[in-house]
Amino acid sequence: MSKQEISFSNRNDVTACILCSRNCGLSVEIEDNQFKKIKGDDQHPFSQGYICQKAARLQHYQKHADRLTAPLKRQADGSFKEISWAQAIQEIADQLVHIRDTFGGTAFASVGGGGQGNHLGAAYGRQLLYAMKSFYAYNSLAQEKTGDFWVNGRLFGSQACHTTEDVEYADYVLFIGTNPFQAHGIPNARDTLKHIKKDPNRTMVVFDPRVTETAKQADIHVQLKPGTDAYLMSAMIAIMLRENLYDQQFIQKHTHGFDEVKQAFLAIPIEEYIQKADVSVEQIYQIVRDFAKAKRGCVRIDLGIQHTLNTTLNGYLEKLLYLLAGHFGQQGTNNLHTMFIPILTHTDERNPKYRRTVHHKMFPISGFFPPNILPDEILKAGEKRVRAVFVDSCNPLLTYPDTAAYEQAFKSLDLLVVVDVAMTETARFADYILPAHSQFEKWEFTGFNLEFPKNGFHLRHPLFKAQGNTLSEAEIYTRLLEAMNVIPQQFPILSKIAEKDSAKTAYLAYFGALGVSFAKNKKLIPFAASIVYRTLGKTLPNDAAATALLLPLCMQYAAQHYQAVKQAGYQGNRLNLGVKLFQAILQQRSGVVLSQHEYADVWQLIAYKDKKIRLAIPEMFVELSQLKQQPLVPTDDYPFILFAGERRSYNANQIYRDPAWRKVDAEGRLRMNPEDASEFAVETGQTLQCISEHGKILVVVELDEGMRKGVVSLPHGYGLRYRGGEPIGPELNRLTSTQHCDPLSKTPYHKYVPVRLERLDA
Ligand SMILES: Nc1nc2c(c(=O)[nH]1)N[C@H]1C(S)=C(S)[C@@H](COP(=O)(O)OP(=O)(O)OC[C@H]3O[C@@H](n4cnc5c(=O)[nH]c(N)nc54)[C@H](O)[C@@H]3O)O[C@H]1N2
Ligand SMILES: Nc1nc2c(c(=O)[nH]1)N[C@H]1C(S)=C(S)[C@@H](COP(=O)(O)OP(=O)(O)OC[C@H]3O[C@@H](n4cnc5c(=O)[nH]c(N)nc54)[C@H](O)[C@@H]3O)O[C@H]1N2
Ligand code: SF4
Ligand SMILES: [Mo]
Repeated sequence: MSKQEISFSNRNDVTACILCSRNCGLSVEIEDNQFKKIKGDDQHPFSQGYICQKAARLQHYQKHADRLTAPLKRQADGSFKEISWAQAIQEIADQLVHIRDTFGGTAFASVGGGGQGNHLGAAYGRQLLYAMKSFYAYNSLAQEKTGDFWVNGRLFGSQACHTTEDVEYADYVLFIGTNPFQAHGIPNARDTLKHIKKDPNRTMVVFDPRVTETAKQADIHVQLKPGTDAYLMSAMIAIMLRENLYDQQFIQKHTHGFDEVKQAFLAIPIEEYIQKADVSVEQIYQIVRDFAKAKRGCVRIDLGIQHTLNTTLNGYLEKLLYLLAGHFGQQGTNNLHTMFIPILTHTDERNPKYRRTVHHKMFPISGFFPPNILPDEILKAGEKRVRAVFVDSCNPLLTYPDTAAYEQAFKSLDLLVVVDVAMTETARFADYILPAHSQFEKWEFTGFNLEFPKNGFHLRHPLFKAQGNTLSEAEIYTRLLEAMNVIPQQFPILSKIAEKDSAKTAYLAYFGALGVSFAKNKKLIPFAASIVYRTLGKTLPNDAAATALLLPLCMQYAAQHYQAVKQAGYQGNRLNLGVKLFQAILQQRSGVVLSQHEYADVWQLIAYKDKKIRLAIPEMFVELSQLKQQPLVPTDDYPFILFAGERRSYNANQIYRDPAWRKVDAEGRLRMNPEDASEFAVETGQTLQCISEHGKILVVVELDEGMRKGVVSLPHGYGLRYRGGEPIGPELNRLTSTQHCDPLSKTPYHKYVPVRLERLDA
């Protein structure tokens, strides 16, 4: 193993940005244990030097007044007192065991498990669910992406089949409900958009109710009415079918169910549906023809269709658009990608094995339960209710729908534990707060490795000495499991074998011995992460113990994608290729290419045995047929549609707490059309009340010609109470509701919140 030492002195180093799913490589200057300068890392195999303005401010994440430095326990008077780790772990373990043994697994839920940059801890946190005999994993992905995952399960055979889009190579791109200029989500977004814009042979179409920064770069902007995407996309599919624009060869060779799709969509009243979106019928016909005929077309979507009406149906329609056009499995089209870190699993609700929740009878999708139902599962599920919650890397009291409902639910718990780096709004409700090392003080990575045909991975090493009395999540959860007596304190035989074994023998002796231990005691299998951490992990240089679980993942990946891993340049055989990959991951500080596939390999990634896509999804046909009756128009009481959560240049989820990180938009203003504003006689900078059926907040207005009339927008990522003060910017989820959500996936309609605006003197 390499002896590349970790140093904490002044130096130049590399790491990655932790603010969005792109995780761009960073080249950093460190002085006096601080980020002095941050630029893009040219050596990063994917971002290649690219960054946006947000990354330069990362010192505001690393050090601020809300950083936690010691374990805290709530006192009778509501204040927090510092306690030792030993006391915190033992008391929490005792209470967890008591709750489990008295009320059973349904009494425990985990919330969170990794934001945009930290997924290593989740591998350890997940074990607590097994220890509690619970299956309730609530996660932020289940308030945005699970509708999409559910559709993937039906189309491709597994909810772990995840799609990607080759925007960089496409001739014709549809951006539907996404603003990559600000939100990114595609490789080197601003450069990619610029290249498409400059090239006369490539076309970019943006479907967005607002004239966004991305729309400004587009060849065509379709400024549709909010919440009407399902009408528009189903009309587009109907046009493709009626005009025989679909790819017959592709459909015949690679899919089942086309006839059912045809039958369902030929009934769509095309013009009526396009008019519902309030856009040009002629223009939509032209877009469909050009998209279908393009050599390389692809579709990129995000919250604009996932946080609005018909979420799951939208996910289906968007995928049908590219599948029917045959824009799949080639360069410049949509594709599937490999999964190195198994973030998603397949939990098909038709399989009775996946138990449902007590109150809502909700099923998991890709292993996750939706935040929209948790307050009811705590407050309304009677004896079988959720009584203990562990929150990690998540701030549900600000980010989950209906803050008031969450406050009430979390107050009623028998036990709330928060693992975070900062004193968050959620932490203030906790019984115990466990302080974690920051993402730049420990080994860390993200599982957002979403590329195809070349996929990559970036393991980050610690940059700074840990602050205060903090621990890594690997250590926190392993200590808890030990204190709960679900794993022994020591594994003398395994530890001894680990010390002697090495990469030279591909760790055969170690994994052989681990297999024997598991065969003898099957109950230990779910706790493999902590066992490997405590044994093999100890033998890794530079305190990299927490990364040991990557070794079996590398072995699995290399076995599954043997040719593609070799194609990426690793030398090895069936026995040791995974070990070589693991060594490269530990050594190459700017990240690695994991695998290099051929586009045609995409068919191997489909989970159905015959490698064919199932186009027909009966549940979606039902939703499609119900579209006609859907009420759309805002009511007189709430005449505006609020986008509750726009991505802007100075918001980044809840990762930055210190408001000083922002160069602009300190108040997180409400964007509105000037004509709408004139009705209230307000100008930019003036305050209004924004009122929903659920709550009321004050908002500062900003006039924006790019907003459609009747539509207003507030940014995501504000409302934090820095240093325990008043909320800074809008507390969005005081306005949202747990009920206002997609019927199937239960993901919220945050981009379709009916509101009323009032003058303060009204
Ligand atoms: N700067 C910044 N970047 C981020 C984040 C951040 O907090 N700040 N967060 C990250 C995360 S967690 C996510 S999930 C992504 C989200 O990334 P995006 O989804 O791209 O970002 P949003 O601004 O939430 O929404 C995209 C667009 O949807 C449009 N929209 C609203 N309603 C509708 C509709 O009915 N139909 C259509 N077609 N469009 C509609 C909005 O006008 C908006 O421009 O961003 C990531 N990147
Ligand atoms: N109304 C409305 N609500 C929304 C949205 C919206 O558009 N509108 N967007 C939604 C979306 S798409 C998302 S993804 C969610 C995001 O919301 P959340 O899932 O709550 O996630 P983050 O904002 O990423 O918050 C991450 C937390 O992790 C902590 N943290 C940072 N580093 C570490 C670490 O190393 N270890 C630990 N243990 N903790 C750490 C941070 O301090 C922070 O408290 O918000 C959702 N909520
Ligand atoms: S916020 Fe996203 S796009 Fe910007 S530098 Fe960080 S990872 Fe890259
Ligand atoms: Mo998100």
